[in-house]
Amino acid sequence: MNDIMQIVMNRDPDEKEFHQAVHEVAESVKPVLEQHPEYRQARIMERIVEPERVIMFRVPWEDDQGEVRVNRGFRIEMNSAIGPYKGGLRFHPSVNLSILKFLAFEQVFKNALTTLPMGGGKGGSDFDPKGKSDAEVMRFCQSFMLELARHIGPDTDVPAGDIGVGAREIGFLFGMYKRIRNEFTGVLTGKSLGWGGSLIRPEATGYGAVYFAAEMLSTRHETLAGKTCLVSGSGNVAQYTCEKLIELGAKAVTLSDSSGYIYDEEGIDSSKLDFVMQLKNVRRGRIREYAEKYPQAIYKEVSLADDFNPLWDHPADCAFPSATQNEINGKDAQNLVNNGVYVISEGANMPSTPDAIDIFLDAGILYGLGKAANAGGVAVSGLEMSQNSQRLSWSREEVDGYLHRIMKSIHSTSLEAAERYGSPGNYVVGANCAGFVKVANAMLDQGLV
Ligand code: NDP
Ligand code: 2IT
Repeated sequence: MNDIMQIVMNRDPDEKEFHQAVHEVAESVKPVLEQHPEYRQARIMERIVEPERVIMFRVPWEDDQGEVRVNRGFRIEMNSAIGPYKGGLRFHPSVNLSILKFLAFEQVFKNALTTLPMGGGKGGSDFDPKGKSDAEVMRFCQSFMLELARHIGPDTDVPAGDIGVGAREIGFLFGMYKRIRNEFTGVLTGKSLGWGGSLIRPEATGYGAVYFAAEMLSTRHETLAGKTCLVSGSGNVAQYTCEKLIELGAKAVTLSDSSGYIYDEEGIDSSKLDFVMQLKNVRRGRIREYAEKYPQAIYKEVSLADDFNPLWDHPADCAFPSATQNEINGKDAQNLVNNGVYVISEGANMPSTPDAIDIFLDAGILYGLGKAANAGGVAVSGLEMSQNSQRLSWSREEVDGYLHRIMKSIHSTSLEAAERYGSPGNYVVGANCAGFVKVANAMLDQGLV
């Protein structure tokens, strides 16, 4: 284990998010490696931390003033042992190799947990869609795809959305791919419904995170009805987390963006959520406007650089971090536990720092890590791929039924693996071990490739 961290840190000393993600998995899978000398002999760990391929490219585009702009594009093809590379694209100014490698690494194990045949990948750009016109976003997406198209394909690598990449961006990217290749295939998921998208894909990550929370609660013979919930973010994942919470009779009281957060003690009901969806998806405004529209809510400015985030310092039962990595630090975790929160279901990828995770595990609360809890999004992406291959579309009920069953199966698989590898009730150990074993076995079967 120390050896693997040494290798990873010596090779890429500056990739701290990637180190964080590898460290968590390496710690979790120690008992697997002890029981399986064949994995050690085949150097599975050493191979699994090295991407199969990393693609980096220049993305030149012209803004509305006719100025030339240059961004950097990436695709990390991490592991294809159990299927074509699969994972989202993130457009955000913070994007760099470390962040995308951590996301691609997590994706490998997450995808394995879904039971669907998908390898792991991730990509994106340091392009910031905020404040750009639709025409600028289109020109950027077209230039990005002009290069990416050489590397992807429906049986090779199938990107989707993530932060900053939603239905609009997927549309522009798909249009350009189709034009370059002269083929209409399922090369991207998260497509709109009228041209190959799947029902429930927009909802899937948020709904899935809520289904996962419900499964965790069921181990204590409880349900979400009547529970007060803290939700961060106000994008795709946060919105559909709120929608499902409302449907199940829970009360979401917070939402945020990168400028600040709102706290609405009365709860965010469906008409308030409609307002948020309009605000964020159509007007592309800021969450501050929620408190202007609903004056009983409070708005507070927050920065990720602050000591702690006051969003996590309200009395509640459950928390659904749905914004970004490392948004819950040790102090936030302590605040959550002190406020009575005993269910954490991570819609975001790696939102809790290692300190925070230790606090949750020590407190014995129900802690559902992102790899397990937010796998519903990529799971329904996998179902979108199946529908595209069949050239059929399934009903809302069918897809939601699959999603619900997949989230239940991820929950039970994680619990069983946690038990088998000596940490009963620990979803971190369980999910990492179960995902790892599936990928490791496929790698053993396929030889040294
Ligand atoms: P969106 O772009 O739709 O929304 C992101 C939200 O998070 C926005 O409210 C954004 O605020 C906020 N946010 C982003 N970066 C930061 C930051 N550095 N500090 C504070 N707030 C920030 O993205 P998604 O909802 O799709 O993604 C949210 C999380 O869920 C990510 O971690 C993503 O990797 C993960 N995820 C997404 C899946 C999907 O299917 N979309 C699947 C599985 C996981 P602002 O508008 O100010 O930027
Ligand atoms: O982190 C994730 O799982 C996603 N952004 C979704 C990936 C996908 O291919 O749907």
